Amino acid sequence: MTALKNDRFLRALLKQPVDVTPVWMMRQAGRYLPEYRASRAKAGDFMSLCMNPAFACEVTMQPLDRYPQLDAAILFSDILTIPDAMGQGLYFESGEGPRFKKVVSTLADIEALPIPDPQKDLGYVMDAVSTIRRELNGRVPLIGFAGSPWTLATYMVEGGSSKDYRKTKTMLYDNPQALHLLLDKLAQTVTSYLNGQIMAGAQAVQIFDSWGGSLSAAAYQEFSLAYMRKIVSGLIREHEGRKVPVILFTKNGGLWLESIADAGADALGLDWTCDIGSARERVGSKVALQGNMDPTVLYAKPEAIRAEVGRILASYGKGSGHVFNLGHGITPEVDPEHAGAFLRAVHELSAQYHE
Ligand code: 1CP
Repeated sequence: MTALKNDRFLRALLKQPVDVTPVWMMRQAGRYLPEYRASRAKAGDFMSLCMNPAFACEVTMQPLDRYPQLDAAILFSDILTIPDAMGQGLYFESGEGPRFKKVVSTLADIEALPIPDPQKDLGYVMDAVSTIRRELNGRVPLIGFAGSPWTLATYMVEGGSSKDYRKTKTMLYDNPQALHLLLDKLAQTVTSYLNGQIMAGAQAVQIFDSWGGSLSAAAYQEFSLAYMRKIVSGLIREHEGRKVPVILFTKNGGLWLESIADAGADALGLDWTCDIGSARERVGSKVALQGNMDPTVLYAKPEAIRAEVGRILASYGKGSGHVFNLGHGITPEVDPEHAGAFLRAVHELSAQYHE
């Protein structure tokens, strides 16, 4: 394998010294880019982009080609490939979110769910990872990812996106054994899926617990964090002679950072509701931090974006252990020029915080 030409993202996740703060954006390949919209039109729909390794590679590279400041690539795929491989029948209605042909409602439904084999049932994702690694040729590291068991369970039980997770939470309180069985099957699947991505060439992995923050403090521990801890303990942590850092991102998990920092990962993703400087004090030297600019700041003028980047860098302060990112995904309405201004500001303004 080619040596990495830019490894500051991996170094920052391990709190090793860097020249400037590394940066990438959640959902960096997506609808705000006209080149992405063109590829999606060519592929026909979103799932065809994900399932064809050449298309997945093409759209992964688009933000990197447009923005030389990006310090990491992220596999183009979706967290919902796992429920699809479990037989739920994922589809996207145009202009709407994800939907499933089958929903999971009863213990019997959960008992009948197969545990997918990553090579056989999700081979298209493994192929996308190795294709992207080849195309990157050492430019920047490649991030693999999966959804957390809790977040995946919400889609499987609701049958799609949800505002209040009514069915999943009813199951949590009425039938906790059933939900635990589902979460356990998902944790096993996510572990082997992420290990498959690592073996195929992913150099860091992120677990997206997008909806963990909707739980009570007690339910979060039992139904989300416990399963992420289990996954982390089963992951391959070194490959190709390098550490493979693990990032846990619970959106709206700011109240629980101390316990998330104890789950065994290398880094925590932060949304914009927490102050990154206070978060750093709370987690101490245990983990690195990734985040945390409000993605809506990208609607504002470049000067305002730059000021907000400066404020977050100053709040984190001197030294390594910070990967700059948005607090959640970039939205389709953002002007690509503003994303560029954001990325340039991170590198320009952060040099002063590193020796
Ligand atoms: O083209 C389109 O209209 C599809 C939009 C889209 C895109 C670009 C979807 C459907 N997924 C993706 C790609 C995607 N999804 C990536 C690609 C890599 C990158 O970051 O560039 C990643 C990491 C995801 C992960 C994902 N999918 C999450 C976790 C991250 C997060 O944003 O919280 C979640 C919750 C999903 C489900 C999903 N898939 C797609 C949509 C629109 C959604 C969210 C629906 C909802 O809000 O419930």
